[in-house]
Amino acid sequence: MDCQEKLEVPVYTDVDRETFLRDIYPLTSGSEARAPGAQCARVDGELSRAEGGRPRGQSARVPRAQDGLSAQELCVQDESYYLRSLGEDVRKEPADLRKQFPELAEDFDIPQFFEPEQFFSSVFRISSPGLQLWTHYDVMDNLLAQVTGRKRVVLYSPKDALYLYLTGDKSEVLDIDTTDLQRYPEFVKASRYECILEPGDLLFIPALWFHNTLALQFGVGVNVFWRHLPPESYDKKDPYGNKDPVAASRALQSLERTLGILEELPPDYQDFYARCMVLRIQNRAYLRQTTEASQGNLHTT
Ligand SMILES: O=C(O)CCC(=O)C(=O)O
Repeated sequence: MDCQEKLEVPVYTDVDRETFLRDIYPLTSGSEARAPGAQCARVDGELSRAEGGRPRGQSARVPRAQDGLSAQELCVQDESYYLRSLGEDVRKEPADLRKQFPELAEDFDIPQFFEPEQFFSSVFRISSPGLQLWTHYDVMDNLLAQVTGRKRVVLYSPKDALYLYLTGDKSEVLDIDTTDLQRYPEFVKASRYECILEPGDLLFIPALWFHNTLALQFGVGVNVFWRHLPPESYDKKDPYGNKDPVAASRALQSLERTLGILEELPPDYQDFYARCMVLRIQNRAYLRQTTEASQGNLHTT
């Protein structure tokens, strides 16, 4: 996507908890200075062990992964694989590496950047080369650890949500590299953060930041989600950590009702009052955009 502004993901090395909280993580909730960050981290793991692990209670299985095949043999041409681990009760329980893959969990050193009670889930992921995950956001902070293989990650600021043609938590723009701009003309206005994760890298994906992943090689990774809002803000029936906070869902439902009421008016009145409402929403609810950072465009290195 040549027309989009391109931004580097800031890279940090030897990050400890203090550095993470001071330099990478916003110190206050709702801070305008959020940006994703990649860093080298203490991530350990080998593909052979990942394949040999005995998943308990997995509903997403890769059958050939259990036959001791190599990564190359596992990935037959024209077939794509994606494993995303789930909890024991897939509808209620978030994934936890320590419960579903206890042997692998011993090898994986989860960085203690957050308080233990903020922990939500740790998700084991395997992807075949070329596998691309559509652009979406999650509602929790997320550390994505690349254990083996290389992965490209493209990120967009929540402030660019208007340009991403959203349906729920996903962008309708599936091809983010050679996008059909006749169909999605606003997409060029989104600023594109891009980085390549190498084995051992850890990417901090703040809540609400859009991300799109492309496995450049067969890859194994783990990501860990943390809650940073008060616990009651989150939907209790959300094992994936991607349901909107309770108040956001209520606001969206109420907007649907409001739009239904507007339909009682003739089209030109609907248009006028919809514009007035947009203005009121902007004035009341947008963060003030006083600095470049507030637009989500950080150039920190
Ligand atoms: O690593 C991937 O393939 C997807 C990661 C992802 O979507 C996430 O961490 O939320």
